[in-house]
Amino acid sequence: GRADDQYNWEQYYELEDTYTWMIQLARDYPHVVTLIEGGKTYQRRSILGVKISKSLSEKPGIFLEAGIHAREWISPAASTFIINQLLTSEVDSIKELADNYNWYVFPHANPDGYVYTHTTNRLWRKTRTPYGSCFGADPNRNWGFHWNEAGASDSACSETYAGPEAFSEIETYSLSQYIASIKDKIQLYISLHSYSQYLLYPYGHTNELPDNVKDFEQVFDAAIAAVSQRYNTRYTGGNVYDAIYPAAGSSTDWAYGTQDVRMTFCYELRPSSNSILTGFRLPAEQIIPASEELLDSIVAMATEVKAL
Ligand code: ING
Ligand code: ZN
Repeated sequence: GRADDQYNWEQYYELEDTYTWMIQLARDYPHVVTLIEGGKTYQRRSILGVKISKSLSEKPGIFLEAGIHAREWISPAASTFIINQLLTSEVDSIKELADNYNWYVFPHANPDGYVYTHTTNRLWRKTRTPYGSCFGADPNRNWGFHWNEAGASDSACSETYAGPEAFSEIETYSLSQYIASIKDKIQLYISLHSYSQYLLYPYGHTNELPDNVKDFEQVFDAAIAAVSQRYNTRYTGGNVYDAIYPAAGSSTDWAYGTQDVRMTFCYELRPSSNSILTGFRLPAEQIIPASEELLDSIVAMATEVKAL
């Protein structure tokens, strides 16, 4: 962004701009915002997050993971929009979200990949670990739960390369360690991707449904209804395997399947699947509306989860 400008949601930012903004937030809100580290990347960058906690009392946590796929730029942008709203909104429902939950937000789960989309290849998806003559594993096929059993590739040159083993990528390994350290505090895990306007829940490795599928459906229905309220944006979805395609080794399946996080969802944000013209290049003018409707949906989700 332009150096003389305030950080805003009318443009996409480079990694360093967002990290600088997050570091400043921790200074501006010293009793509320804490910097957290989800580990390091292959190229030794930090996976930086913020914990937002308005009081020291025990509260359920919402974990928001964004940017695991490098080219899906709306995902980190929407996550920082939400951070900002939690800290500044005067709207009652958002103030309640900020007051009643501890928030763990990682805008960039794949920093090396994101930097690469700015410097070299806008459509890069994976990490940047070298594997022979190709680079990167798919960080949403690399988690250690039914790893590489479906919808992932053994070829290092593939966009969905599962990696040589589960958690081969330092990014997924170290973020998983962080998550494991707070797992008992997480009530709801949300992963942000784009695009196609889907809301997804486990599993990706099988068409078997999670044992609490009724709860997932109930929360899903409320979230889908809320996302369309503001701008009439239509989302569909369901369990990953049936709603989109087989895909084993995702963060959300791992958090659900191994960490006892009972509610894990993935949003595939704007644009819709038939909008092949923009796809991963969602125009920056849509960052705010896409993020507003997402936050509407998360408000509804939290309300529904609380009532389960
Ligand atoms: N879609 C996700 C992907 O990793 C997904 C879909 C979500 C799969 C959750 C598994 C679990 O392929 C995109 N666009 O990345
Ligand atoms: Zn993705």
